Amino acid sequence: LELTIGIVGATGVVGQTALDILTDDFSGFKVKKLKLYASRASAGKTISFKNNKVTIEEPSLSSMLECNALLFATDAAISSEYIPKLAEKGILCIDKSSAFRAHPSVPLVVPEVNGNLLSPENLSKFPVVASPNCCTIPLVMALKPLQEKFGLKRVIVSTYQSVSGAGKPAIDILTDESKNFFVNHDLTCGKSELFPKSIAFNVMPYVAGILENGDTDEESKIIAETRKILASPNLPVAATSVRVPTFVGHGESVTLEFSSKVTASQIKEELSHFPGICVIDEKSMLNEDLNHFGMFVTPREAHGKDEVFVSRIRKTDVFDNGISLWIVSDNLRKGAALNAIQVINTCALNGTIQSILAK
Ligand code: 11C
Repeated sequence: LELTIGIVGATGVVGQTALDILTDDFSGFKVKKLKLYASRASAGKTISFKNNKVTIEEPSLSSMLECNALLFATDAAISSEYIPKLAEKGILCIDKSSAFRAHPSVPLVVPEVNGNLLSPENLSKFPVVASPNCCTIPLVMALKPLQEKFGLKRVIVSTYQSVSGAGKPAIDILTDESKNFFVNHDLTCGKSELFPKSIAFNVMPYVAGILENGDTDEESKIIAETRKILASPNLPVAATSVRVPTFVGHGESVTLEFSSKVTASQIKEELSHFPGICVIDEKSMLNEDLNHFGMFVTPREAHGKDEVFVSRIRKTDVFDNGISLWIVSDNLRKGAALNAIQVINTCALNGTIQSILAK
């Protein structure tokens, strides 16, 4: 299937990652034409894609209508402005923003977990798919097979989120603050809109704004999205989101309670068979020759990789059937761009795009 694909937010970190991923071949579709959209400041510039130069355009409905599928990697305001109009014309939109995630008739999809929702029946009326938050995606990848096998009763998660989750300006802030420390021995800068305190050589229990109930926006997204994707509206989930001074790769420390008895090796076994998960869990560095990661995987090692890595799987006695583990993945790839492109690929493989286009 040959498709004209549009990327809205092409110059941002997720848009750039999407471009990189699209240079690889996918089993369900080929990029016949690429259309790139970004703000006025970038419009008119060109980006190379597979030996062609693509000119960046400012978003406009008339141009977007030439696409078969669009990936929105911008903020919720842009998605809310364009997606309903495009969907009405039968154009598949994959939204990386949070604009449609809670919408009852918009599927929130991680293809390995609930790709069955990407059906012509679900998408022919309103062909919009929301891609979850970059912490939710790896979390539900690990939870899904365990929920099915052992019954999930409770989830407690603390995140260790890299600055790239907040975009290129946040990468620049961490770089500048770090330089300022090494060059001027000054750690007083910081306090931007993105980071209320200095992020270099620091950790911050704050990702996005604080809500009335005391959770941050990020924490409330992780909770609500996990429940929606796992189809468990009452699942008890506690989340603490923490920004750490890493550039790419979000880590998550997770403690789970199950309905049935479990051992760490059963968890390891279930996870290692789930598509997209890679279990790296050795007790000692002496086993380093078994894999190039050694005992566990860190955000820097996950950078540029497609897998969700799970390490440090162990029993905990805080619950009767309790397990703790560590998850890490590239927040720009599986946490964002790759997941969205996998949605398009699934819709091509199962005939959903063909059926939408035929209308
Ligand atoms: C961060 N996770 O690391 C956020 C960014 O809901 O898609 C992504 C916000 C979202 O800053």
